[in-house]
Amino acid sequence: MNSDKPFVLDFDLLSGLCKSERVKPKYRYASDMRDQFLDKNAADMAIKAGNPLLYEFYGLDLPERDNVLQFGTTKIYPGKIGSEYYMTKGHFHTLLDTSEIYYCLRGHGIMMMETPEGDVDYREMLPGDAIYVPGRWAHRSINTGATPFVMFFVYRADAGHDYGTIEEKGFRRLVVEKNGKPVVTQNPKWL
Ligand code: S6P
Ligand code: ZN
Repeated sequence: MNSDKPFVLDFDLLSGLCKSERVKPKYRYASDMRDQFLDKNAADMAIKAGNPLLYEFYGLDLPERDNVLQFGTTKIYPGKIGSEYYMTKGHFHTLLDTSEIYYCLRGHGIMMMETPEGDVDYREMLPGDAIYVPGRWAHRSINTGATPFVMFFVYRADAGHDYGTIEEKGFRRLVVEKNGKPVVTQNPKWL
């Protein structure tokens, strides 16, 4: 597509969906996320019981250049694997210094973040909240609500995604349900 001409896209506030063929969907099912959850038995049970779709995200087919901004939406469905809420895989940007902005359109969740040095931060996200995720901070979106959690994102198109570091041990903190409420706990793999 020609990225040098202005264009308008219409993202639905409730579903996060954009009807344009320029927006390419990606889907992650329980089987794609098995090793990200602490409770592997619960993940295996969910996979056997129908392998639910945990989240989908849509971005544009734009050139991965430093002068281009990539944008789109992420939609995380409500649910849990064991006591952990459905969440995105999470990543550092390959160009570690590149930042990202998320704007919550719908639902209720947490943006979990950490740096390679071990600084941790997490922020509750509600409709109307915009979060600035600075460069160097890995980020994961977690749906702690009962409805889809939908966010709009923007980042430098050549930022790239480093999933490997997070895949090894996960984030330093987990978000689990205790007595019906989300609680942030220490990931035992980091103890
Ligand atoms: C990309 C941006 C989002 C995520 C999406 C899915 O930099 O942060 O588009 O890709 O939320 O998360 P993940 O961790 O599976 O890529
Ligand atoms: Zn990102």
